[in-house]
Amino acid sequence: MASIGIIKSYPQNPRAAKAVIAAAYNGVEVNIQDFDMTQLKDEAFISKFPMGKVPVFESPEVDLFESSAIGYYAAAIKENSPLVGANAVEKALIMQWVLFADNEINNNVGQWIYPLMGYMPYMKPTVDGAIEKTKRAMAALDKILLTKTFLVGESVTYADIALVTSLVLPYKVVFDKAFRSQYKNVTRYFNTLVNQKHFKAALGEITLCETPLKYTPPKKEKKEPKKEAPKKEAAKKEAAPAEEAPKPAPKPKSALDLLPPSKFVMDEWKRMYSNNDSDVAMKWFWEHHDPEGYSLWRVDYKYNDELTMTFMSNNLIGGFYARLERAKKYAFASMVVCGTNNNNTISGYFLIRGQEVPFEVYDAADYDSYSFKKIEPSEYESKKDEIYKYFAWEVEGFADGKIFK
Ligand SMILES: N[C@@H](CCC(=O)N[C@@H](CS)C(=O)NCC(=O)O)C(=O)O
Repeated sequence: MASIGIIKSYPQNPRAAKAVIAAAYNGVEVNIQDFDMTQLKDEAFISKFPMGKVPVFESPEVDLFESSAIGYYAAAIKENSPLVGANAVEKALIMQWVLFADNEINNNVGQWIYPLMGYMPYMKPTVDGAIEKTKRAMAALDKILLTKTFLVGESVTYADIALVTSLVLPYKVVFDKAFRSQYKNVTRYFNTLVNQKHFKAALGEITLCETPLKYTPPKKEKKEPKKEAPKKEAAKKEAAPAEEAPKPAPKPKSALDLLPPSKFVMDEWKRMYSNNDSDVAMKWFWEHHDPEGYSLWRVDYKYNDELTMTFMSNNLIGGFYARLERAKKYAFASMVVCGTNNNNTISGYFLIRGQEVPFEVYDAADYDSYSFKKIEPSEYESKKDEIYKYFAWEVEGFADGKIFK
């Protein structure tokens, strides 16, 4: 089959599948080249694709970014391709669905799912809003699909390709049985399309979601309000105007502030680390380290075998750090991703005030996904080299990393 160009992307990206499916319908081929996501910001890539995102498309005729445009190119490449509509009405309808898929489905399911996956910070109102917007789009789609097999005309068009690929991720991870039962027409449509030969070849076998991905809230959010609230309080609440924001709770004082003073000053270390070469910084570190006032912890992600793209693993570290805001004064960490896409690990070292993992750290939502093993002072000598490598990002197989400071 003739190739029309190459797409650079990580494997199994439904956005890239748009072009692969469209090309297959037109009897041509797009080659997918596995892209190392750590190179997104490399000069060579950015100079050609300044957004620094994948998928991108390269061919002698045109270079493209935005997956819907890449897919459209593959759909339109054959003269009179039925994929792009036979007249102005069909072409406009197809455009309508491509925009719907990107704006109403992709954007909203992204805002719903990415925070649950740790790629974006979790903010409940944003996620709840995205769920509602997704439901609104699904309800509209369900009405329209009541009487239709395909979105435009009587056969597959680029509208179906754009829409179905935008639904792949949510059908896999959040649209569980209960959700699907509310949108039976969309589910029937989705199941029909993903089982078409060219869709299946590009998307693989799709397993519909059984247990939806959920956010694990930090312990503090789980706490129930005291049941026996005095009547006066309840009455006050009723009288208050609906929009009145609850008064912020007074800042809790950390138990760590009550520890005996230490000669090791965390802020000084962080400055030292940021402004000096590793050799200088680490020399300073061991000269000033106070094993009574601070402890060192080897930290490993518990679910390394579930990690996929290295950039996503690094986002997980970012998500963990984002929930450690209250530990800033008391902790420093270097966590790294080692390995390659679909074969990587997250590990690192934490330096923490005191001798235990404090509330400020164990209260973070993702804490349970990591094992914390204390390095006893008697082990320092044998671990010095490893700690150096972690702090200096010289660990074997290093792919990416993040510093908590
Ligand atoms: N609207 C774009 C979105 C592309 C996009 O967000 N790509 C993600 C991977 S699926 C990416 O490259 N993210 C890296 C980053 O945001 O730095 C498209 O459909 O092509």
